[in-house]
Amino acid sequence: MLITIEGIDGAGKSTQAEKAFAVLKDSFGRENVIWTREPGDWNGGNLLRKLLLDTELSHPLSELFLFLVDRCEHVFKVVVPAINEGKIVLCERYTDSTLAYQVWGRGLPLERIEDLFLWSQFPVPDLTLWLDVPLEEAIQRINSRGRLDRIESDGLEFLSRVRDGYLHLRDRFPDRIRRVDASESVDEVSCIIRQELKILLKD
Ligand code: T5A
Repeated sequence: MLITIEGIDGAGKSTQAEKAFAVLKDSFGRENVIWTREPGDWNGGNLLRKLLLDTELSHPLSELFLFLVDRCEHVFKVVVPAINEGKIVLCERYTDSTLAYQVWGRGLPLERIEDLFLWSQFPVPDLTLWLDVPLEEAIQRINSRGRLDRIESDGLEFLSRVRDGYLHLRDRFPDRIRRVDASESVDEVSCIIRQELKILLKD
C-alpha cells in the first residue's frame, strides 16, 4: 500500500504526515508502517536534496533528471522493499510533484515525463492526499518559517502554475487523488485525512 501526500510548498504536508503516521501506527503497528519523503530520504539522498534545493541549476532538465535520480534510488531502496514486505508506505511528495512542478511549473512535456515514470516502473500510489491551500496562505506559512529554498523562491506565479497542475491531476485521476482543504486548522485537516485513510484501509 502506497499513500502519498502532495501539495504546494507550505501546504502542511509534513505536519499532516506526522499525524497520519501516528494514526497508521496505532491501527497497524509501528513495524508495519513507514513514513518517508522526497527528495532525499534514502541512504545518501541528503547530498541530492541539498543539490536540488540549494544550488542554482541553469536548465529545467537538470532539475528533472536530479529528481528522477533521487526517485529511482528512493523507490528501489526504500519504497518497493517496504511494499514487498507488506508495509504501508506514507510518502511526502512523489510522482505528482514532478508533474505539478516540472510540467506545469517549468513547462516540460507531460507525455515524456509520464513515459519515464512508466519505463522506471515507479509504483502508482493507492491514494494521494492533495493538501490544497490558497497561495497567499502557503506563502505566509513559508515566510513565517524563515529562509526560502531555491524552489520556494520562484514566487507566487510559479506556485500558482503548480497548483493548477495539481488541479488538473486531480481531475484526471479522481479515484486516486483526494483534495483536502488544507486551509483549515491543523486538527480539522487531520480529521479529514483520518476519514480518507479509514475509507481506503477498510477495503
Ligand atoms: N519538488 C519535489 C519538485 O519540484 N519536483 C519533485 O519531483 C519533488 C519530489 C521539496 C521541493 O522540491 C520540489 C517541491 C519543493 O519545492 P520540501 O522542503 O521537501 O521541498 O517540500 P516543501 O513543500 O517545501 O515542504 P514544506 O516544509 O515547505 O511544506 P509542508 O511540508 O507542506 O508544510 P509544513 O507542514 O512544514 O508546514 C509549513 C508551516 O505551516 C504551518 C506549520 O506549522 C509550518 O510552520 N502549518 C499550518 N499553519 C496553520 N494551519 C495549518 N493547517 C497548518 N499546517 C501547517
